[in-house]
Amino acid sequence: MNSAAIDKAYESARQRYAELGVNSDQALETLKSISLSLHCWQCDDVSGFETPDSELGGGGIMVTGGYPGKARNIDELRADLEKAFSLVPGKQRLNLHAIYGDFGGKFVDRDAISTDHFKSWIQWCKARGLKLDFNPSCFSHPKADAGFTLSSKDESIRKFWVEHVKRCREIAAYMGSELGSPCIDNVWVPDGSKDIPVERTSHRALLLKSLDEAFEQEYEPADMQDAVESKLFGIGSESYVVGSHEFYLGYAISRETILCLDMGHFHPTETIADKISAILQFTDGLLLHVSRGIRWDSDHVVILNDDVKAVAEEIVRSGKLDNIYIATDYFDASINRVGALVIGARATLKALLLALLKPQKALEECENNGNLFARLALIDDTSNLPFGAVWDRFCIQSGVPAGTDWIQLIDEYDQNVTGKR
Ligand code: RNT
Ligand code: ZN
Repeated sequence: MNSAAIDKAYESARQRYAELGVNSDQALETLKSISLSLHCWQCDDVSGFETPDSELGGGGIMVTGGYPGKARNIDELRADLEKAFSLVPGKQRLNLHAIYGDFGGKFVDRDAISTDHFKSWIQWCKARGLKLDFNPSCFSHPKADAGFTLSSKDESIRKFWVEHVKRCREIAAYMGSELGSPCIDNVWVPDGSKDIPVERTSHRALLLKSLDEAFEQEYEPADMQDAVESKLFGIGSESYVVGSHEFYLGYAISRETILCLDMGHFHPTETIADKISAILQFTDGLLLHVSRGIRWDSDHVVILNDDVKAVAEEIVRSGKLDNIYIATDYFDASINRVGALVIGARATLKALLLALLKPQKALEECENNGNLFARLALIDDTSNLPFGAVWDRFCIQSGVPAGTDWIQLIDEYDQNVTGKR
């Protein structure tokens, strides 16, 4: 896209927004200060590098599609991530799972992973000015096959996963201290059952006990912070999920951890937007997994839909941008995977920009004056504002293609790199 044309369009957009009391320069500055944590697992279908043929197995999550070009090793994944980061404006973070360690061709079990296995990632991130977030991987493992990990009634299995989570926290703290930014370590476990359990309490008591054991070691908040992620149901855990929303809400408030809300982990008609202002009354931190639920799948590629817009508006309106961590989380193997990652990341940033450009003061005035007609009219009319011109400006300022120019670059990458795998 022609940059003089973008400048011109931006100047006129700036005036339009100013008429409604919105400072678009300020919105861009704020947007630049927000970092999304981009998930590494979109590029290889949540396979990881434990063995050459590692694959996502069970755990209530599933990737569908057979598009060619999945990243098969650490070098391919890094190349894909590099490509993705080059097409996402702003300064983003990288979110790794424990199964993505640099294991050097040796099998290292989950209770034996250490900071050594993540040193090359830290180097890679340092060289690119990226910060890291982390996740224990409590799935795709024989000790997860029975459906319960941290809440297993088999003590040796439960202990195994507690050890894994402990090691992940140590790794997260190391990442955070090396990179000078708190690493958010998010615990999600698939534990649950396909059919109706006759006793729900024991597993929840065990999950509570395991988390308390795993979180016993304290780390500097400047290095790492714990988050816990709930879910309503998964594939194979339709009737019961141990780590439900109520469970983790109670856990996060009582143990002062961050609560993670995944947009795809609630009833299909329930959105997380309304939960943000409620939960922030009681917790200091929220982690949001930006995803798109479609029927029973919680992990479609994010696009700029009403749900994402509403969540972004609530993030911005909360005034707590520093306490809300935003991470992408979806997996689609039916289209170019790198392109999929970029679509979702750009969509999330667009939603945040749209939210930052809302004439919030004018809207609140209508609401406080009881002029609800004007409030609704203003909400609807703001859809016409030249948001695209501000977005293009953001892309150009970040040195990233504006408009639709990036689509061609993914197609080229598909032809020259992923398509040749
Ligand atoms: C699963 C959760 C979880 C995972 C990743 C791989 O339903 O959303 O966040 O997607 O940890
Ligand atoms: Zn998630």
